Amino acid sequence: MIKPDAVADGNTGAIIKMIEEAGFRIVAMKKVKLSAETAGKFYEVHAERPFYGELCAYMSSGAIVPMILEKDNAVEDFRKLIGATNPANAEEGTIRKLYAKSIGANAIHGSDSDENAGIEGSFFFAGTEQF
Ligand code: DAT
Ligand code: MG
Repeated sequence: MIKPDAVADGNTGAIIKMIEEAGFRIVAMKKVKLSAETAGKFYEVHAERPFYGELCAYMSSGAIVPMILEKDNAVEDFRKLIGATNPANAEEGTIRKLYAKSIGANAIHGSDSDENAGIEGSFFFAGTEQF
């Protein structure tokens, strides 16, 4: 999911290019703006963390671009491509190093397990046909 800061800055195309050049196939993609309530549901696992309110406000502050991506070893390889949560710690050449502004406004989300990738894909694309 490309986050509001990156979409607002006009970095959607550059980030999609990096994703495709890294060997991911885009299975599903759209551009939407979440309500704070829907953003809160997406990040429910973080509900007890001190930054949850800030996270929900930020994730509903502008348009996002969620995608379902396909690749061998996709979760691990995508986490490598996006880099560390805090861009100050992200490796050179990663999406967050290039485009993230801060630990909160960090340009992109990646699922942390195959199970969560399935849950998060359904969150945005339930009822649609994948091709
Ligand atoms: P990641 O997005 O790398 O999987 P995470 O799952 O730990 O990181 O946290 C989810 C998002 O919450 C993260 O992308 C940005 C925000 N976040 C995490 N830690 C934060 C912090 N200390 N302060 C503000 N926002 C934070
Ligand atoms: Mg996470």
